Amino acid sequence: MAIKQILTVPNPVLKQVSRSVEVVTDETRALMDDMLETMYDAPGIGLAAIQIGVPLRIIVMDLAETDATPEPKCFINPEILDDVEELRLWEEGCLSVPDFYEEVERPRRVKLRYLDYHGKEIVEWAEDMYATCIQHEMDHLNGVLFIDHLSRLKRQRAIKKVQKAEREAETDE
Ligand code: GNR
Ligand code: NI
Repeated sequence: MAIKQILTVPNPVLKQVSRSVEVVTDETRALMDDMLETMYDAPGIGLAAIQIGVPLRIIVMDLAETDATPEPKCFINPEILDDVEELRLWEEGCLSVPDFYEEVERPRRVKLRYLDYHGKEIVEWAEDMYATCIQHEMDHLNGVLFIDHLSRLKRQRAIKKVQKAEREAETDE
């Protein structure tokens, strides 16, 4: 297992469209293990493979309360089969846009199909935080960040904020 570096905006790799996984192997599971370790270390509640520079349609997530037993979940080749009209407004953040938070509206419930850690097909409805998070992560698979749902002004402010923080972290070293 290993903690990987998380790419931040405006790294063009984050705009790549990730490709499907053809077979779920031990190598796929080793990648998901690294993603989970990286996500817990960050810490975050979700992570897409492209955020560590791997352009595959893989997501990890854990929505358990901070002090509760961890509930790691893995999603390979996830698809949204259905959704509802009702929207949920939530203040989102992203490990690739550190220390920037803004509200985004997304469907409150989505029907998912994906392969789990073992390569088993799962079909289920996700709602509330699960729905918000999986849609945020699935956007990453298509090269879309939550700031792409905001106005150009807010998006540019977010990117500038990240760049400034990184410049300042560098001069501190
Ligand atoms: O850690 C994360 N928190 C979060 C909060 C609200 C909506 C989405 C997220 S996902 C984010 C981790 C991340 O960047 N995943 O891609
Ligand atoms: Ni994100």
